[in-house]
Amino acid sequence: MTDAVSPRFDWTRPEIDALFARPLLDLVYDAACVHRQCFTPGEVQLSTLLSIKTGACPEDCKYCPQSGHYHTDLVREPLLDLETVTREAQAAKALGATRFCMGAAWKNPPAKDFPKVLEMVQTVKALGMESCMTLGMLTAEQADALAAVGLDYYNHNLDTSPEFYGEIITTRTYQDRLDTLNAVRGAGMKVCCGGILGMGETLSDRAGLIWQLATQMPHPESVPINLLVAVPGTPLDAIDAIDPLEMVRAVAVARLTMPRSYVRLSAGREDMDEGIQALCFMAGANSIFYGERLLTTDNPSVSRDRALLHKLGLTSEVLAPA
Ligand code: SAM
Ligand code: DTB
Ligand code: SF4
Repeated sequence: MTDAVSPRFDWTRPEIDALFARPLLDLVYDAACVHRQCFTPGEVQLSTLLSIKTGACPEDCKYCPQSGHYHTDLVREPLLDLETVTREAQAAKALGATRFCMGAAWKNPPAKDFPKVLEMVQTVKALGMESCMTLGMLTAEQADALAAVGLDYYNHNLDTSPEFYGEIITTRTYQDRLDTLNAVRGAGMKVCCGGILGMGETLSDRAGLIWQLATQMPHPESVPINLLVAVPGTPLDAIDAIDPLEMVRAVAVARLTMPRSYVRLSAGREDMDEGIQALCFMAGANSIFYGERLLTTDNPSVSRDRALLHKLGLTSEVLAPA
């Protein structure tokens, strides 16, 4: 690992469009070279998710089973208690996860629940794990309070390009999202910010998303690339699935434009075969969600993921080398 690649923040939109238009294997080759200069090749970071408050969200994100606007089979759940969160974090640590990510279906965290959320962060930190939360929009005061109890990462996705965003979400704006990201940065936390492929966006929208991310200074330290999990009852349920090779392309462009960021192969791995996932790792993905649940939908089992990592000769900070 040499870390010889200096991140750039002045990417132009035509440059990103041009990267997306390159022959896929040339792109993967270059991304793999950059990856190897910036990270220990073959090392994959493992994050485990827990939904700490499920469903009945007032936002109308068309992809999301947790939105109260749609009728899915989801069972709503109020905020989990601290004991449950502690138990789940301990279990994730025992399985080899190094980061514990807690997600709540809120537009923003309600004042009455906020002290409990702060306790959850402290509990996860006490276990020696990295902590991440995704709770919706934050005020600067809330971001400061999360930072003060030691929250490492805040996840808040831009999801897609500014141009396509309005087709997917109408209850908050792109600027609202950028404002929360600024509050997170202002509080000194690391940013986890990415998006979703497969919502009916064009290639140009994917370039628009990466452009937004890659021109942030500093880059988000963690960039989740999700493949839509089409959930019955959501407006995007019947949308045509995209070619999974498009995930490889997006991962490669993320790696090339944000060389020192962790790029996470996120939701949707249940619909990606081992070959596609292997190509994504080759193209610079170096983090996954690990554990049989994402927030409310299925993720590959721990044993399947361990077998895959072993087969590909990949390791994590905790799991023994293959
Ligand atoms: N409510 C908070 C928010 O939206 O910021 C936090 C939780 S939300 C579920 C976190 C992210 O999960 C979303 O921004 C979206 O990118 C991703 N996500 C949600 N549903 C998804 C789905 N069906 N397929 C892929 N990604 C999804
Ligand atoms: C992210 O980008 N993906 C995760 C995490 N950040 C919070 C969430 C994926 C959710 C997939 C649908 C579900 O399980 O509800
Ligand atoms: Fe609510 Fe987040 Fe789902 Fe949007 S993505 S509906 S904000 S839980």
